[in-house]
Amino acid sequence: MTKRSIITIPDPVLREVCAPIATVDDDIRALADDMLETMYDAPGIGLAASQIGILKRIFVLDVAKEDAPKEPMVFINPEIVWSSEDLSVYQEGCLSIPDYFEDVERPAEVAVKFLNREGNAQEIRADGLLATCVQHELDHLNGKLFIDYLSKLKRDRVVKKFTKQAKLAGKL
Ligand code: GNR
Ligand code: NI
Repeated sequence: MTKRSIITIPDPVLREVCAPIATVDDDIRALADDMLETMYDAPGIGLAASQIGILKRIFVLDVAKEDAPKEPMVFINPEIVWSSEDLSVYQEGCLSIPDYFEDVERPAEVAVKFLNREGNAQEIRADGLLATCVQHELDHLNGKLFIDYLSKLKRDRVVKKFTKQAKLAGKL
């Protein structure tokens, strides 16, 4: 397993749409393991492949409580097949936008269809933090970030701050 580095805004890679995975093979399982290691190390509760510069439709997450046993989950080619009318608000953060948190409103419950790490089709119903996290990660695979749900004023402000930082670090 290898820890990968996490890409931050305003890197345009984060705006790319990821491509479906044709076959779930050992390379994909190794990628999932690297993503889990990177996520736990960060630490975060989710990570999408585009956040480490891989433009494939896969994300990992673990929303287990800190004192509980780990519950790593791998979602390949995920699709939301149902969303509740009910909405809920969570304060979201993103490893690609470090130390920035804002409330985001999303469907409270979703049903998500995906391939698991064995390549078998699976469908789960998610609510609470898991529902929010699944939607946040699926957005990443479509080049969308949680700041896209905020006012233009807030979004522009945070993008500007990270752009300035990247320039100072010689990354732009
Ligand atoms: O670690 C993370 N925490 C989090 C909190 C609330 C809503 C979504 C998330 S996902 C985030 C990790 C991340 O950036 N995944 O893409
Ligand atoms: Ni994120």
